[in-house]
Amino acid sequence: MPMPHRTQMQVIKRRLVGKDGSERVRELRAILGELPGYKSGPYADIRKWVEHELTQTRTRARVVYRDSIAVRREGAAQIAVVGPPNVGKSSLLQALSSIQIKTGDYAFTTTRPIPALTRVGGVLVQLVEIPGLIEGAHEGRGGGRALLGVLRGADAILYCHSVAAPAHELAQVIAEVAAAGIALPSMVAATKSDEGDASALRTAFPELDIVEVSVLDDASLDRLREVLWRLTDLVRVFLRGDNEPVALPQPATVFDVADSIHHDLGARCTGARVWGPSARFGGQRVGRAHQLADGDSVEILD
Ligand SMILES: Nc1nc2c(ncn2[C@@H]2O[C@H](COP(=O)(O)OP(=O)(O)OP(=O)(O)O)[C@@H](O)[C@H]2O)c(=O)[nH]1
Ligand SMILES: [Mg+2]
Repeated sequence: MPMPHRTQMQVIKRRLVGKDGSERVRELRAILGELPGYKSGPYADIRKWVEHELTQTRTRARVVYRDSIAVRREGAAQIAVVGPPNVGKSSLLQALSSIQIKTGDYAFTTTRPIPALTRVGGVLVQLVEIPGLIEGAHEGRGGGRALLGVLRGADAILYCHSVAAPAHELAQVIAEVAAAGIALPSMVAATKSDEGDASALRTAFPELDIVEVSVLDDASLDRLREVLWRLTDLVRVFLRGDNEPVALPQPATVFDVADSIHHDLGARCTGARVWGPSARFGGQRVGRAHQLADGDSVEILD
């Protein structure tokens, strides 16, 4: 007896998290082998989706060797980590995730965008280190145009600047991003806070949210995760009986949740029963256009 198709789709997506290249191809082949062979209905749709992923992954594996700096999106949101050279961007990514990156006490250790998956607010979010943006980047200096292209695709920006470095270096980076016409929700991590305090940064950027952080201080990393979660502006909605939330951009309706699980479910969904902040009482029956709030639990009705 196969499991319900919407559960199946979630299981498949979870199995693919963090897998790329030949590893992803292997996993996709294994999944195809396990799927029931229905020729129509939701299971056929799942099969089609998996086959499409397989083709895409193979194509990607071939183009990776070219000089492309594109970053494949993963997780519920993508936050670009941007700042002057040597302020500790890679160290921060390393401290927040399980990846190993080259860090070094010199400028431009990182030369291409580096993605790292991390969990904030219980949800997987992708951080992408954008290598040092130099003055004139928006005119293409230092490969700036391609880097700004990656930045443009992100959902938010975490600017990084060392508390020990002059504030104007960060002002220059922020100016380059603005000159490129990129306007995203953003905040500042005042890095290396074990070496000083952020008062100079706060004076220089009174309009920005600033959080002090040191990779040597776990409590500061936890605080950073909390503000990063707010920066994503996502809502978490739990399917009744499931521990892993679906994370969606605001405003998220019952339809959006159903559709994110499977388009077929989205199409069939007539409403939901809701528990949590957006419900007037537990188990309230709502229509598919009902707007959900962070922390709601739903039972989709079709
Ligand atoms: N004291 C202290 N040093 C840090 C901290 N974070 C990073 N560093 C040091 O700062 C230096 C630069 O770190 P990286 O993580 O390579 O900085 P980056 O911003 O990625 O640098 P580029 O990729 O070259 O632009 C390294 O020597 C790190 O050990 C911190 O929280 N405290
Ligand atoms: Mg780096």
